[in-house]
Amino acid sequence: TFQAVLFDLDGVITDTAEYHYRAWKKLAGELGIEIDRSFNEQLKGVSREDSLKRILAFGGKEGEIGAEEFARLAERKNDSYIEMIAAITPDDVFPGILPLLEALQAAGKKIALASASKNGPFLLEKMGLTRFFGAIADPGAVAHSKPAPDIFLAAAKGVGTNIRACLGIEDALAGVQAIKAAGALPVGVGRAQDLGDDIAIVAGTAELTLAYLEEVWRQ
Ligand code: B16
Ligand code: MG
Repeated sequence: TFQAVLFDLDGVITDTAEYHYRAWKKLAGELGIEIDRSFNEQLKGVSREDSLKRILAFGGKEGEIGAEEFARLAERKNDSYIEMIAAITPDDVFPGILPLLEALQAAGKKIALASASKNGPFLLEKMGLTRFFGAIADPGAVAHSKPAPDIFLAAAKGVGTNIRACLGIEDALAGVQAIKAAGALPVGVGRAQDLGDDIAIVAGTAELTLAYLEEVWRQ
């Protein structure tokens, strides 16, 4: 059976994927670039800097923005994102996640965070979930962001588990690709049209039970 579960955060543990979207949409709008939810699928799981690059390229503005302004824009997005997540509490944890963490812990499975977000530790604290996590991989310390495998490899290493004995849970295509590249087994949260029809997918986190994960592992 599997020995560890590597969790994505935004869009898997809580609805911060929505806040990332709103914060990017606001910033893009201020630059005269309109983004919608379908474009946003390309931003999910992607680092702050790479997300901004994609938005500027989408708006045909990548040539107009110098390094300093780029850094300012990324910071401005993060400021509005931090304002949005300030009010997050344990009540905002997605359905099924707390019982899943408790069941995994009781079963002796290792639990690690493999989020691209630099706000991950802050969010886990706000949701009261830090105590479940044996490791929080540092997205600032990995060479390549999702879809590269680095953050999932770092998370598995953090809990001392062979990556091939790990499940990874993701809501983003870039994240699913990262899990596959790392050599762990992916479980998607969302829709096959966004994440691919070759992996186990649940429509919502309430379906993520220990029994379900064991079944996915056996198949
Ligand atoms: P930050 P995940 C990712 O988190 C988000 O999906 C993505 O939208 C965001 O740009 C990225 O974190 C960086 O986040 O700006 O807070 O450092 O899905 O990997 O948990
Ligand atoms: Mg995510």
